[in-house]
Amino acid sequence: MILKRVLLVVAVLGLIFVAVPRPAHAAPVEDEGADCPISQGTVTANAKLPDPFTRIDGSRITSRSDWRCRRAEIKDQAERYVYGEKPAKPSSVTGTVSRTNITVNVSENGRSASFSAGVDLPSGTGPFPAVVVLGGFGADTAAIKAAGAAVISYDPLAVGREGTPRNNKQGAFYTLYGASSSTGILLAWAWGVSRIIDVLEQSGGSVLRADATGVTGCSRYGKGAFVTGAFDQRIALTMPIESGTGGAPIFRGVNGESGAQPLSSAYGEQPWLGDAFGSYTGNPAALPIDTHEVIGMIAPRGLFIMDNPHIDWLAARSSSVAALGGAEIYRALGASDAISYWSDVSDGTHCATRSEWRAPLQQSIQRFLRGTGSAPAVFRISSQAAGNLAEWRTWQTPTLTAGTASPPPATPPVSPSVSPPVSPP
Ligand code: MCU
Repeated sequence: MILKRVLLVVAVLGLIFVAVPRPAHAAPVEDEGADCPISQGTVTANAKLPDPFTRIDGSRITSRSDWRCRRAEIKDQAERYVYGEKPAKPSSVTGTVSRTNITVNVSENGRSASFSAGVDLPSGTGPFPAVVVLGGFGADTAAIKAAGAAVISYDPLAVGREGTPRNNKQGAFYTLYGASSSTGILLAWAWGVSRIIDVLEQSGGSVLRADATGVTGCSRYGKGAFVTGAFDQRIALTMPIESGTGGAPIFRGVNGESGAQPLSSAYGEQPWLGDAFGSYTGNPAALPIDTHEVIGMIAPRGLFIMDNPHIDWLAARSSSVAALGGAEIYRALGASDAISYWSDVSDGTHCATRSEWRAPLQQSIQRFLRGTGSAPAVFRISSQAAGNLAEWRTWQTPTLTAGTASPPPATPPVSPSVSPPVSPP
């Protein structure tokens, strides 16, 4: 009798667990800090990585809940100095979601544009979580589907073209915001992914879940995936691959890293970064931020950075410093397990499909998009491209008082295994 009851309870809990998996830390809105006050400080040159925990007014944050508005300051600086502005959701976003395709129609101030993306569902019954794959190469789409997530194939070039001069940018983003917008195409690509998520939200979620989205891409699209995850807090899992300069690597590191793509090259090759960044390519010490803090914009959400140490141009050493610095922010937020880094790979081919990354990729999808299992929580830094965080910082990581790093999800987690307590640093 008692056994029957126990079994019944277990079965019911199991059903709830299956029916309501929630991503670990994703937010219900694109920007949770939209209401935060932002002050403009004076920027003093700093050859070392700026202290992520010190506000623009010079005070240090003390609690995990302070990160919401500290993140908003970093976001503002990232827009102002590095990527250009990301406009909020336009006044009209409509579209459709089918089992093979997503369409997106946007309009603002009398200007309209459209773009679409492919959908490739895994086996089983939905609604499915999804990983947006930027560009058509370098992401292990078979592994993504085998882990139970759909693949959304997104062509970023429809939203922000390459090969255009900075004063005549093209693509859906610039149709709305003007060909002379100073926003670089990485953030235009990111804006496009946010509009896809808007359409997922409006679709009712019968094919794809809107609350379980990941993003990935390799090389220039790794830069795009990195920026996309940083600028939309609805994204539960960000997985940049071999992103190189303009992606994960610290700006302060690449000009001095042997063989790495210099900032001036990344700024000039394509209008990836915002126009304002042009003033800093020779003097990144004058930037008030660096990419460890862009990683902090992703925290405490899922992040898996993949790098290739065999090609110097890809700046894996500077990327490892960003990851180590960013991991300090995850640690302070009590979410150390949500960041992983892996550059210890054998095949030197750029954007190869790598067997080493399959397990941690699938574990990340299980944990952050399906709410099962545990995160890979792994740092495998190749000795060929191992940066040393201690050389790059003067600050120490504070012990922040408890308090959620972001407001709790709309529906409270139903099982501890969906959102396990994270131990403090
Ligand atoms: C790593 O990303 C870029 C790199 O920044 C460029 O200099 C090079 O031309 O192309 C890489 C890429 O996107 O390869 C596909």
